[in-house]
Parts: sequence; structure tokens; C-alpha cells
Amino acid sequence: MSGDPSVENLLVIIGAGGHAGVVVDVVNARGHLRIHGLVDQDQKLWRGLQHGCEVLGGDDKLAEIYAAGIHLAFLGIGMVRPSSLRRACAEKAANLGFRFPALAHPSAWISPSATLGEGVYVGPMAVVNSGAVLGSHAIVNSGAIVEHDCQVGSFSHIASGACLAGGVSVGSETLIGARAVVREGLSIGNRALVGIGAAIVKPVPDGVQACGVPARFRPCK
Ligand code: JB2
Repeated sequence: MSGDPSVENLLVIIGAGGHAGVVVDVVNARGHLRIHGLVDQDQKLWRGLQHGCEVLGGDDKLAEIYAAGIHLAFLGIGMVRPSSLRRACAEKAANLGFRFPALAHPSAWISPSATLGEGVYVGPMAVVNSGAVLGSHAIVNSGAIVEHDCQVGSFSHIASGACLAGGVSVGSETLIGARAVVREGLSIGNRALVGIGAAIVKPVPDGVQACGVPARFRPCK
């Protein structure tokens, strides 16, 4: 801890694109943290404003930010394909000592018996029901439903309006596309991709893309 009360609730957001914008909104809606600024690899954004916040520089800036006593960070990079980018960015910041709070929009329902890992994002109107476990840096995006006793692996993204019925297990770095539905009790592997609006009625192995109603499988590209 820095011990300096003026900086201990300050947060740096990694990324300055579309997902960073929704993260900024959730931080502001909750009001318990303040945003110090954003870091983004795109030099064109540096020293400008994105989502009303200053883009302080690239990831190289993180060490300086940490040294200034700002020890909270949040991933503002979303994911539209299985990718290790979010994991790499989080590890870079964690290695510097940053900690990652979980963030949920005030309109989300999160059961008192659900467990949220560090850096989890839960968007507006989402539901995380009883006994659900969200791994570190998982995203449950706007209006998505993670039913009772589901498990969502680290860095996975349950996109807007998707529905995991009770007891579904999702691996790490997997994307469940917007409005997709997964039948109760099924397992979805690691680095899998469930397409927009898909209906999943059998288990999806690691590294597989599942699209359609009912979903057909092929390897992820
Ligand atoms: O290594 C990096 C890095 N790589 C890309 N470090 C940092 N600090 N930033 C990085 N970026 C930046 O992430 C890019 O330069 C870009 O500004 C940002 C990604 O923005 P984009 O709007 O392309 O994607 P997103 O991840 O914010 O949002 C996607 O995922 C959301 C969940 C979009 O597809 C959204 O529509 C979606 N809702």
C-alpha cells in the first residue's frame, strides 16, 4: 500500500477503446474509485482524452504510475476472439505489483453466494446467480445471464445477452458470443468460441468454434 489516502482509490485502465468506455462508465456509476487515466499502445491517443479520461501513454508508463502510489488497475480491453492479449496485459501489470478490483454495474444482480475473482467485470443488467464462480478478469457483459452454479474461467468473456443455464462450465480465454445460449450442465473448453446467437446442446471441446442453431463445430482459426 502507498499509505497515501489521496491515491489509494485511484485506478489506471489498460486500453482506451470500446470496452474501456464501458469500464469508465461502471467506475463512475459505482463512485468508490477514481480514474487516474488510461494506457494504450496506440501512440496517436497519447496525451489526448478518451471517454473523458487522459491517455497517459503506453504500457511502459505503468511502472511510473505504480511508483507514484497508484496500485489499482483494470483491464479495459475486451475480446471478440479467443486471445491471450488480455492475459498478457494483466500479467504485465501484476508483475509490477498492481492489484485488480472486481467491478460490477449497480444494475447487475450478483448473488451473495457468487464468487468473483480479481479484475472481473459485470456489466449493466447482467445476472450472476447463486453459487456461480467467475475466474479472474472474466467479463459478464451487458444483460448476460450466468445461472446458478456456473463456472467461468479466467479471461473468458460472456458477451452481451448470452445465457449460461445452470451448472455450465466455461474454460479460460473463451468467448461466448452475444445472445448465445448454453444448455444446463454442459462444459465449454478453453480458448473456444461460441458464435453470436448459437444454441449449444452438447459439450464444446478446447479450441473449437461452435456456431448456429443447433451449433456445428469446427476448429478455431
Ligand atoms: O498491449 C496493449 C494493447 N493492445 C491493444 N496494451 C494496451 N495498453 N493497449 C492495447 N491495445 C489497445 O486496446 C488498442 O490500441 C485499442 O485502443 C484497444 C482495444 O480497443 P477496441 O475498441 O479495438 O476493442 P475493445 O477490446 O475495447 O472492445 C472490444 O471488445 C468489447 C468487449 C470491442 O469489440 C467491443 O465492441 C466489445 N464490446
